Amino acid sequence: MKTPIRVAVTGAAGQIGYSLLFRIASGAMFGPDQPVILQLIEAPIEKALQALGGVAMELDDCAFPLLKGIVQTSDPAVGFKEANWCLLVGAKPRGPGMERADLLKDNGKIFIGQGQVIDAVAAADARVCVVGNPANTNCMIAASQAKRLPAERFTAMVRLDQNRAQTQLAKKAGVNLTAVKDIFIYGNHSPTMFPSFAHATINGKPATSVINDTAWLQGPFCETVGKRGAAIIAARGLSSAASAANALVDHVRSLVTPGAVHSLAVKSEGRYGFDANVWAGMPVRTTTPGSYEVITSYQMDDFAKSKIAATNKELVDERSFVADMIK
Ligand code: NAX
Repeated sequence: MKTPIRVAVTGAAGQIGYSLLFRIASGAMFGPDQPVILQLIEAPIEKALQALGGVAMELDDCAFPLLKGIVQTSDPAVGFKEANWCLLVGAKPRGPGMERADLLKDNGKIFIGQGQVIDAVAAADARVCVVGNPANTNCMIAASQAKRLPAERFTAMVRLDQNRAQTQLAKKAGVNLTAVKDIFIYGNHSPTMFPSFAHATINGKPATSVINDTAWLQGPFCETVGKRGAAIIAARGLSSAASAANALVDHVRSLVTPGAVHSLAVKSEGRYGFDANVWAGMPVRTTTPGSYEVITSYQMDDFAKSKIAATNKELVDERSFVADMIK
């Protein structure tokens, strides 16, 4: 039996948490032979902590053989202690009449604190994945607090957008989902994101030749993927939760699987025309479990360059709103 790994999850009593924790405990994220200890962190709010107690009871009631312990806390120093994986799902939602700048600042404060504590108390091999929105900028803020953990350990999730794009291409082409490969998300997890269809393949052929409808690819396809979150809120009255949790399972599973190619939001370092100091979605290949290299070989056409410029501008603007929070 392998040694259990410690997985810290913030926002554990929230919607995404309720779909996510059971998948982690069942082995879907780290594999069927990897025991886990869940370190569940909630906001210091009585109702949230009470709900967390209920979620922990349900985890117990699943009798998952791989689940070796559950920590429940509102203290990040306890929750992130010796964590190998820190999944930052909790965030403050946008309230009525709230400006985007205020949302960025309010969440920024949470991610400053969490970044500092993770850097101080998490395991030496800790990896951090940010889901709470605005995910890219929150990730940048958390990473900026770290002195011990390198910036490449901090990634934000754009996998839900990748999964959405893959499904839309498969449906349009009338093929099985698994026939669609190499569809990657560039930029921000927001409607400005760019699902780069020009490099995707369907049954090994360029997606652009199989679908052969540039107007659809540049228009409705990009729009459907970019606005899918809003469409789900309109239909369900609540934001995506099960699909977001599933995407985080995929994000981490790909990140621990050498050879996997997938989209992560990472420190750009100036690649693909992104500002060097923003966290932007781009294609990566996992090298060793938890580590990756950015795939830099894709050439961008004028349409792709204009889409990347727009999502980069949004990331740079977000960065300027929180400039005083970045170390
Ligand atoms: P919920 O509001 O259901 O749950 C959030 C939970 O976080 C709450 O239980 C709250 O008490 C907790 N929380 C707030 N501040 C905290 C803190 N400082 N420490 C610990 N816990 C804290 O939201 P949910 O639907 O679960 O969504 C969570 C986040 O994911 C939101 O920011 C949401 O916008 C974001 N999303 C990101 C996606 C992505 O692809 N990157 C997609 C799905 C989702 O919209």
